[in-house]
Amino acid sequence: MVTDSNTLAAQIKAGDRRSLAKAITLVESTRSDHRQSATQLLEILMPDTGKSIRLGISGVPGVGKSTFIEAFGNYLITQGHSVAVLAVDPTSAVTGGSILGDKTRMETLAFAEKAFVRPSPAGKTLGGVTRRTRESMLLCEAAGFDVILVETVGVGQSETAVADMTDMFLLLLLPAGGDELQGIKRGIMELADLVLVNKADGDQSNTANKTLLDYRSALHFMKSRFANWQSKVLACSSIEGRGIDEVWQEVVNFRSTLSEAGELQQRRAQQARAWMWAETAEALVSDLKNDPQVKALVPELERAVLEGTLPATVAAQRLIEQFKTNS
Ligand SMILES: Nc1nc2c(ncn2[C@@H]2O[C@H](COP(=O)(O)OP(=O)(O)OP(=O)(O)O)[C@@H](O)[C@H]2O)c(=O)[nH]1
Ligand SMILES: [Mg+2]
Repeated sequence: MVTDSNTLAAQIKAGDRRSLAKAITLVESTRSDHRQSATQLLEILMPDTGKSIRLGISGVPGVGKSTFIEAFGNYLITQGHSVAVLAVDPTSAVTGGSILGDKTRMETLAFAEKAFVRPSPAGKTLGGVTRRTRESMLLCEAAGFDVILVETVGVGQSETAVADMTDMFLLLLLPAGGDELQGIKRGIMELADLVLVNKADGDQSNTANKTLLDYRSALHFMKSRFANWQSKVLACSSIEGRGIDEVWQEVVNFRSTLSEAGELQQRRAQQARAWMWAETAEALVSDLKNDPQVKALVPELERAVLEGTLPATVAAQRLIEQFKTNS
């Protein structure tokens, strides 16, 4: 399956979807020859990346993320944009499955010519899943997609991971009481650049409106992530397609305001630097774990740590010492 990287890069730049899918499979692979081709490819394509707006989308299960993405994505296509949908799913790291695997709520989008929907890569660690999604994002940009949506379910640390790889973080809420009721932590609220009260339709219209006002006043007292952007709250109905165009208007507004202020570029630069270090740490640990002599030490050290006869720090030190003597 390994095509010459230059050829594959050219096909991706020409917008060939099959080549894009193939390249994503390559970046998702853990085989070392695949990793090598993947990094080669990313290096070639680097000048063609970065031109999209990257949006993170989060919210508790059932809030309507998939339905929203379907409505929003289709709206964007009518506006002449092309949309790539990726996912970071921490549960897939455990089960190997994927929430986005069922593309059922993205029926039209999944088959649209101007859209590309890719489920979350399976992986053992959130770090691994995050890395592959970041790389896939770059590939999608090189293929010409100008809006990238990264979905994550509202559990665990995945929101932070997604907020750290995107320009703007959208949090979907249900029309209901306070954040405690919705199980939303303050830290997650603080990540949100735009809060959307979804399902603002039918019986729930009034509650949605009340939720909107509640969160508007709550956000007023919260610190924004950007000096030039005050987080906003809007209501929408993904099923009826109402409020979707206002969401896009806010995204456009966000991008132009922060680009002019230089904050967006600054944020991306910081993300890239943090990514470099995360990558370094991940690669080092992986090399260490694969070292035969380190491997031989592991069972004994783990047992001692589990039994409480050896401090974890001492065990870690021994593993590192062993690794250093070998390399
Ligand atoms: N009334 C109403 N129902 C909605 C709306 N958006 C989504 N729903 C319904 O809410 C349910 C959950 O929607 P999904 O889009 O699957 O939610 P999700 O956040 O992707 O859920 P997970 O993938 O499980 O995390 C479905 O039955 C949708 O039809 C909306 O705007 N209004
Ligand atoms: Mg979903």
